[in-house]
Amino acid sequence: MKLTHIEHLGIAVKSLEQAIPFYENVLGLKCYAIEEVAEQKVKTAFFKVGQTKIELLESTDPEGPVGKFIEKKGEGIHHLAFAAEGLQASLDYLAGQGVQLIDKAPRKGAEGLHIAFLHPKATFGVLTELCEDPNK
Ligand code: CMX
Repeated sequence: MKLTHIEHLGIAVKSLEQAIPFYENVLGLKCYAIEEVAEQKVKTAFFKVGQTKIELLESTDPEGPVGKFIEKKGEGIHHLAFAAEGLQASLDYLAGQGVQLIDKAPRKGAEGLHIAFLHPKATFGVLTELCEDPNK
């Protein structure tokens, strides 16, 4: 299994409209994309710092994963995403290691990436995502 870098950090926010000006006007980052991922019940806003992205996540449904997270824990870091070479092989390897997977096979995420989540109970409390760009 080979992780190459931190692809992005996901941050749960109540409102993109309120959070984006902080990232742009105070931190000086540029929001380069806003995308709704209906399957995940979120609207996302992306920023780049070096080769790492920051993904702000606003829930579109209180029963979605981010809506439930904010209700329980409040706003804050929601997940850590690694770029993985060979996503399906990585998931098969992790399953073989007894790691609890949320996704046994990749699904489509924002920006056309293939993504899969590992359960936070199996990763010391950090919801962990693996991503692969199918065009690379
Ligand atoms: N980080 C750490 N722990 C988390 C968590 C998170 N982001 N989300 C939930 N948990 C914990 C909860 O605190 C809870 O712990 P306790 O049992 O100790 O109270 C436990 O996991 C179960 O949480 P829950 O609120 O009952 O929620 P579910 O079990 O229904 O779902 C999870 C939890 C992680 C399986 C679900 O959120 C999931 O499938 N996440 C993956 C998809 C996702 O997060 N999508 C949004 C981002 C998409 C994108 O980046 O495009």
